[in-house]
This record gives sequence, C-alpha cells and structure tokens, in this order.
Amino acid sequence: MAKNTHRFCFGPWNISEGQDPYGPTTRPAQTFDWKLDQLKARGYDAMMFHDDDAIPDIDGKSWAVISKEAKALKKRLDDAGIAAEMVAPRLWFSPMTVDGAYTSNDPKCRRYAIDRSLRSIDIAKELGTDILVLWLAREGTYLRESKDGRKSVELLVQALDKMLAHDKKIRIAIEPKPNEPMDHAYIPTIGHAIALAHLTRDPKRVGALIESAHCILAGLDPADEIDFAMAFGKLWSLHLNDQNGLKFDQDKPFGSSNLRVAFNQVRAMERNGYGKNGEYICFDVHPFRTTKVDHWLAHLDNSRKTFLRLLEKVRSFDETKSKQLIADRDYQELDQMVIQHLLG
Ligand code: XLS
Ligand code: MG
Repeated sequence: MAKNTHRFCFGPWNISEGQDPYGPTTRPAQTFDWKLDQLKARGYDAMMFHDDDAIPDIDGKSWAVISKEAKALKKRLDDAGIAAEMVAPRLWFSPMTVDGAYTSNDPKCRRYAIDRSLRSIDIAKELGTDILVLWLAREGTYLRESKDGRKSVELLVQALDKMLAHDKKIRIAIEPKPNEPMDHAYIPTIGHAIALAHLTRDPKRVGALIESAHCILAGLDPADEIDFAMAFGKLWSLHLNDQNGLKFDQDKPFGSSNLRVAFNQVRAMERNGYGKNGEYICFDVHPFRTTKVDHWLAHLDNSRKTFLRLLEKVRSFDETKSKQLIADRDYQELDQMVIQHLLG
C-alpha cells in the first residue's frame, strides 16, 4: 500500500443513522464522544464540524456559554490528539433559513444567517482552525421568479465581506453543489465559487472545497474541478465520495461507483500537490441505509483504503509510456493502458 503522506478527516454526520426522506433511522443515535473515539481509533487526524456539531442548540445560547463549550471541546480534541479541520454554519435547518440564508428575501433572515456565520468564525478560532466552510444549501430557488439572480450575487458578496471583515485570518472555503435541496443553486460549481471570491473585499481569503458527488451532480468530472481550483491556488479542502450519476445525493464510499473517475481525482491531487500546505482529505460519505451496527464505520475505512490503493496506482502509472501514446495520438491504446492498469 502507498505510504500515507496524507492527513484524513470526517465529520460526526458521516456516522449517520440511516434516515432518508422515506423512512426513519435504521441504527441507534450515538453520542459525539463515541464518534470522536471511533475517529481516533481508526487513525484519522481531524474532525470536521458544523457549528451545531460543536455546540448543540447553538441558537439558544449566549456567546459566554458558546465560548465556554468551545474551549471544553478544544481541550477534548487536544487530549485526543485530533484537530478541528473546519467549522461550517448549518444554515439550512432553522425556520429562519426556509427561503435561503444570505439570499433570503427577508432582511431579518439574512441578518440571522450572517450573525450565525460570524459566530461560526468565532467558534473556528476557539477550535484552532482558520477554515470556515460554506455549503450554500438554500441559496437558490425552487421557482426562478421568486428571486433576483443578480441581487442574490450581491447579497452573497455582502455576506462574505462581513465575514472577512469580522476576522482578519479566516479563510472561507465555498462548497458548491448544483441542486438539492434547491432546484437550482446559485453557486453550482468551482468556477462560480472562484468568480464570487473575486468580487469580495479580500479574494485571497475566499477559496473552495470540492466534493466529488457535487461535481458529478453538475455533470462535471471532479478531477477537472480539482485541477481548475488548484490552478487558482484555491483548493483548501476536499470531500471525496462517489455518486451514481444524476440521482439523489448519495455520498457513496470513495470509488464505489466509478473507480476510473476516482483514479483521476487522485491523479489530479497528486499532480497539483494537494496536501502539501496541510490540506486534509475528508470523506463526506454515509453508510448505506442497510448497514448493520456491526459494520457502521466500514464506509470510512473502505474509502481510505480505496484512496490509498488508488494512490499506489497513480504512482505506479507508466507516465513515460502514456506520454509516448499521447505524442502518437494513440488514445485508444492509452484508454486500454488505463483500464489494464486499474485491473492489474
Ligand atoms: C452536503 C454537504 C455537507 C457539507 C458540510 O451535501 O456535503 O455535508 O460538506 O456542510
Ligand atoms: Mg460535503
């Protein structure tokens, strides 16, 4: 197996209980401490946090209480030797974000979203990470006529500017996704995220997070999205997983649907040096609903195992031969070479 030169993480939500829109949980709820113990036992390096993973019932708490709880969590993480990779405000649950967060048509709701984001930045600081992840879940529409797309861009920029002004060190990684829960999201791809960064007061501190499944849902190749973001020096986090085409959001184990697409993602990461500046590899994967309690964490073990096997495949790929085939425009043979290499 390839030498593990990468650092890995996942979030508490990746040990999910099996509920879907059509049925209840299939596994019992576990405590946060149990999840942290599992993460550590599996040799992971860091945990990702939604703001309310870190501070449950965050909306009802004062900053004095939040800061005390964040400090206690930091100590718990330090004792376990686990870092916090990022904090992400969960802006899709509250009644205040029914019609969007930063792009809601209601100014009171927009204020709520910004205040909660600033709080998440303060929590990130307490937990020792400078990365705020924004999955812009409800920034979009079910009905295009219900919002003004141009105004929505301006509202997003205003919100980002407030966050950047709030903390001079924070870096914002936008996690694009083209749909679900919305029909159409405003920031569906990495190109949109990077373009948005350039309208803000400090473009250097606005970058991106790529999730494999989200690229596939946009009809794009995640490897191209990785190359694109890294050409701008803006890939600050990565959610590896898989997705079987244009279906519901599946968050399958990495490589589960398309090994070749997974291979090309690892190849893009390698050629761009992903991880050299301390970036983590996060697996945003979920167990299948059918998974029994006994096998509850296997999707995380398997995703990392597949990643490491593919890393080996990337490093042993015959680059000289592939260059010759490219020079000869023999793409048919190149195709077969990749297939044989993956099968071998
Ligand atoms: C959902 C997203 C979410 C983010 C974190 O589709 O992937 O899990 O990664 O807010
Ligand atoms: Mg994700």
